[in-house]
Amino acid sequence: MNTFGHLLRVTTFGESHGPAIGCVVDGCPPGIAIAAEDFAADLARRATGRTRHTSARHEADAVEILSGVYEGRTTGTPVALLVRNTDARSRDYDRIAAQFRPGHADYTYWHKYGIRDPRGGGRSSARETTMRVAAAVIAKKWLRDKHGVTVRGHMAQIGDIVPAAHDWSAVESNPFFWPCESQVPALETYMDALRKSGDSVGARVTVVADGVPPGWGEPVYGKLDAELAAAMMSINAVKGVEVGDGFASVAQAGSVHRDEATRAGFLSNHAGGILGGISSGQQVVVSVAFKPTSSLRLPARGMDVDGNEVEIVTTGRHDPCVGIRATPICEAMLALVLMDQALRHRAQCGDVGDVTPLVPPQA
Ligand code: EPS
Repeated sequence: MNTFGHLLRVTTFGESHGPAIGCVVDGCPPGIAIAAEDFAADLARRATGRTRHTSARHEADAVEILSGVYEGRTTGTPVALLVRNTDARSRDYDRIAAQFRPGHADYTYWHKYGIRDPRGGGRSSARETTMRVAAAVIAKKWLRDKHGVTVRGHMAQIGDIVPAAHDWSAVESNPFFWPCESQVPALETYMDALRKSGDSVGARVTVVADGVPPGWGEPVYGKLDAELAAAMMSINAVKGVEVGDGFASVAQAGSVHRDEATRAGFLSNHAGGILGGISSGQQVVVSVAFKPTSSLRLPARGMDVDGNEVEIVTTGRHDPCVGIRATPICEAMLALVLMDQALRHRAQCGDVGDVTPLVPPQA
């Protein structure tokens, strides 16, 4: 399956070292203003080769709009987007083409399909996430313009380092999407040492949506949190997803976890903005765990396709922490799920309206 969403359906295609990667966004409402330049900022936030802390592969990531946009506006027909691969170095993969990197999808792709494209990991590459981010540029724009909903995110942990403070204004001014500026030099030192050691590390990313009205989400099989979890889990390298307090809820008393409310609004947000699978009107909060990159130059014991035990060494250009580039990817999945749910809400319940305003009207 390479398609997700219900009314807003996104299909991505392409391999890391193929000629191009792309997506088709179907179900886009007509009239959304969109131009090729609109994709540049978010694609650059996600891209490799922009700082020394990510893979050195340098892709231009220029988006070509192939269909669905006329005179700068979506027409309601499928929007097809294409990004050409321009800096693939497939010889890096010759040595491991018949081997399974420990901890990598090489092993499972091979056993599932009996054939795999080893160049750059094929479709199991982080390269695949490019088109999610591109598709979500449209969703972010629609959410903002139509509903005043904004989606943003930050790194919430690298290895065992956690932010000492939280300042949104710091997030976009360092290579880690880190919300505490004073820790950035220490993170640079940490990442430099990690890269030199040849090892990798995991990370946690937190994304939030502000301005989501109450009511988005389907109550049983299409719960907003269920679809967010599935969307985040579909990102390569994700091993965990939490909504609101997530696993910390296990140790909480009900009297603590429940979010009390007054006429002025809720007094806390342990639920992460979702109750019964439906948005509550609070900030939607999702936290995502990324595993450490499995492509390492440190030798490891492994297997080859013929069943021989071999020593595996991965050379080439790899991210020591794939989570460093994951903030825009998680934002993208949040935006795409929210837009899909908003369209579904509009279809069934668009006439329900604001049944109980929490904030009293201004005198
Ligand atoms: C990746 C390995 C590197 C990264 C790539 C993801 O590519 P390569 O081995 O082809 O040099 O640069 O990420 C991207 C190119 C991207 O745009 O995200 C991997 O093994 O997943």
